[in-house]
Amino acid sequence: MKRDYKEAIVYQIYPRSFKDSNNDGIGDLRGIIEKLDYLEYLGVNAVWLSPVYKSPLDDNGYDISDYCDILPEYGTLDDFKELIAGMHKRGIKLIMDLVINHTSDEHPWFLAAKKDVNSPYRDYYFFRKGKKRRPPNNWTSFFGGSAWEYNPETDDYYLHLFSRKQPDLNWDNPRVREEIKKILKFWLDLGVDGFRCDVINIISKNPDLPNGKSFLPILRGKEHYLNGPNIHEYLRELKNDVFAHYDMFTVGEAVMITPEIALSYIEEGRDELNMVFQFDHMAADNYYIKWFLRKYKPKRLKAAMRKWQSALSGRGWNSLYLENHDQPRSVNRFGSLQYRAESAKMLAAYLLFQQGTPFIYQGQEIGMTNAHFTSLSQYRDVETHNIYKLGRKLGFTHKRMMKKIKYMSRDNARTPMQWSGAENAGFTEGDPWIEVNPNHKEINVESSIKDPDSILQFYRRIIAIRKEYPVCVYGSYREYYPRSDKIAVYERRYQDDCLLVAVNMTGKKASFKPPFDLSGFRLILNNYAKDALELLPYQAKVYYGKAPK
Ligand code: TEU
Ligand code: CA
Repeated sequence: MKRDYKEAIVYQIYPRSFKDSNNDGIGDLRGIIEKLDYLEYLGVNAVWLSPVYKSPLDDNGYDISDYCDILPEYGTLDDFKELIAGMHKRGIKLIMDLVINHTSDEHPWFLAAKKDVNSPYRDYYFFRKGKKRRPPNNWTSFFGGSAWEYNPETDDYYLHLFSRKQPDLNWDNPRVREEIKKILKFWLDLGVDGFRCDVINIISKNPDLPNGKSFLPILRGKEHYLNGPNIHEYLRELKNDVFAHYDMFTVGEAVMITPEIALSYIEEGRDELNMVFQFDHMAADNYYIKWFLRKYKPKRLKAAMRKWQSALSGRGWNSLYLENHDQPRSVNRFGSLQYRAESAKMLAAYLLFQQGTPFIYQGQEIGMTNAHFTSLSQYRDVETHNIYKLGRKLGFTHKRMMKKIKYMSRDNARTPMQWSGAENAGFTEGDPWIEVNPNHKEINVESSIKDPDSILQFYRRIIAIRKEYPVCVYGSYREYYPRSDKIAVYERRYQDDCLLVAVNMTGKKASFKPPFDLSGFRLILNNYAKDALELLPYQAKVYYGKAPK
């Protein structure tokens, strides 16, 4: 069934690192306004904007202290209105990041709740008495350590599944749900076209808050909040009372979810959410807990993609991503620095011709790489610092933890966008809040625009093809050679159109035997000048033609 969000091509902006317009070293809304022509040139038709609300920035804005105002460092509501008008003028929709599992501990609701047991905001959160000076249960935080923080003012504890400055909201309280609906309407009435819903599948907790079973201190207690008891009721309430009344779409970040459970949210006809971000393919180089690394294998990435393409086919809609503000750069993980351009282009073709809505993270389109930091003091991310402390407490050496952080820290994706080879990559003329990657001299937008063979131009061609050929959006998905650990080959079919995508996911030549006669097909995309039978290192080829019978 045709729907707007299926034709969206979304560009994620992490505002703090995108473009600084007033040289305080911090990206801002006016900086994004300066770059709207670039987004139009790239060809995207939607933007997912990471949080720009008032926040003490403990988790760079994923800790909100005022949901209906803009962080002054980022600008004003007037700047926001100018931004959204500029986007809409260019046919670009704006999706806001919605962080409603928790607020900041500096939100007025929490400030009132923490100091007075009789506050009307007390049960906006989870305050519970401890047991003999121990937390109320054994749950642990996504960022390491206990999920409870002692509150001396009322001699009890509050729940925070993320940092101690991110207290969880109590969604069982109807007043909380009414507050959230007001916030949604505020932004939708400003013209926002949808929401990316942060960790949306953990907002409903088992009200008894029982102990978790796992003996590992990793997300202990998750069985009591993952896809919790009232989650569907609450999402249906948001949809019926708000979402259904606007032309908008939603993508829910759903941690540790399976396709079957995802369909309980996104199946067409249910539409509690339009699609989800799942994490299976993000485990192609780790043991599902990202700090336990393992050697990347293409067949793991293929298996995760295949699982979701086939499970949702005809029933629900995929989101397609390899990067975001929480993940290291894909060219470091799934590509190659030796074949950086070829492998970045290969990953783009492999990902963006699958069925689903593509999400491109800022810098991915020019093949930006991990940060190359060498000292802990260069990192800004609260998760990185917490995990370092936890790892050292558990006996890991400094060297071992730095190796994990260098590869997996979220700051790898948060170094400033590289606009040019100038100082600070043209991001700012001030002191950047986080160091600029020194390789901006070679990797930047300015040189990519001038180079017809750049990764950027390859992304522009893919985006143009997606817009021109409906088979890219509405086509079925069928994979060939699933067991290969070298090549990935799949076809898309729609009416009598057929697209065949064949990529080499390794740095060595790989043989490729077309699964059907390609003589009537046109080669419409190739990241090499050569079109030999075998696939060159990280080669990507896309053929278009009439579907063979
Ligand atoms: O992330 C949720 C989440 O689970 C992340 O912590 C992610 O799993 C982890 O970093 C490994 O990739 C969302 C936001 O995307 C993240 O930036 C926030 O820190 C977090 O929620 C809390 O709001
Ligand atoms: Ca600024």
